[in-house]
Amino acid sequence: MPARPALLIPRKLSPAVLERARRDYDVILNEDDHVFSPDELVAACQGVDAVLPCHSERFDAATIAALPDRLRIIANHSVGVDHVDLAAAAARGITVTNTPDVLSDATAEIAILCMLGAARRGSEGDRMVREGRWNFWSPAFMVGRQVTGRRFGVLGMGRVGQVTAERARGFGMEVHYHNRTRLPDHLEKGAVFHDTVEGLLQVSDVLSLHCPATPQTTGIINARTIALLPERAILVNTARGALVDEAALIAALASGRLFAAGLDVFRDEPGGNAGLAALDNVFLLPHIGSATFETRDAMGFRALDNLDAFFADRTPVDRLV
Ligand code: 8YV
Repeated sequence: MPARPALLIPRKLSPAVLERARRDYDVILNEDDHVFSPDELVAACQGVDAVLPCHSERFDAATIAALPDRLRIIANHSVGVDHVDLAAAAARGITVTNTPDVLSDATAEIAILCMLGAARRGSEGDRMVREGRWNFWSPAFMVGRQVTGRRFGVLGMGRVGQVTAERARGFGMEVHYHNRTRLPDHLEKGAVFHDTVEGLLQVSDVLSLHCPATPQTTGIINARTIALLPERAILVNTARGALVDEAALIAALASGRLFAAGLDVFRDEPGGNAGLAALDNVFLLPHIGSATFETRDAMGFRALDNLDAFFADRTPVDRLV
């Protein structure tokens, strides 16, 4: 193992994370913080032992095949790893890690913001006041849906799902969930388990997505599954845009079949979806679920912990491959 491994950091991480990285590694930075093209990514990986990417760097099979033999570990600064072809990395003997746990609180906060912003018409109201168009008030004005006491459905009861459920309980919401495996009592905390996605959707006044994007979950929210939700339900997505068929979502929002949606993630990022942006009943954020000062530090430190373990010949705690 090199005494000071060469580490590529393709995006601008927090100052504290960079300081620690520079203390222990020969750091190569992408100074202007642009997203590397696939060719630039492969070129930047030449001559490094490790890379610490975000979800914005795609390590698909072709990119992984073109990586130099010297590169031994992809230590992601993200919990989601759908941007990395894990099978291709495994085939080349490249270790892959992620950063679970440390972003659960921040992401749950954004999920609740999305829920409330959607239910109480946050975007519409904000724009009206900001643009000087607020010239009328009435008890019949800007009436939204109250979430207190409603059923909160969690699709994917992992760490972020569990924290979000806990926050929803604070609003007196009744938590329902679907997960590949049922949680033990101390984690379930009285939430109602549904052994099918369909069963969960039928009772979700608010449905919040917290599962990873995989071939099995891509497009899991589509015209058929939206039709299972209660009338005027609310969809919240802080996980991955790929989970949702956005054309079907637009149709359901435009017709009023869904009351509203609160979305932090989109199929196309950065950018989003112009069709969704054209609707009043959508509360939109630009993928900032984990974007707090505290969590950015914690994610970077966790990724560095994984690198430190790897280069000390220990198994990183968050090793996926
Ligand atoms: C991050 C995320 O903003 O962790 C994830 O999977 O999508 C977000 O928390 C991003 O990946 C930062 O690197």
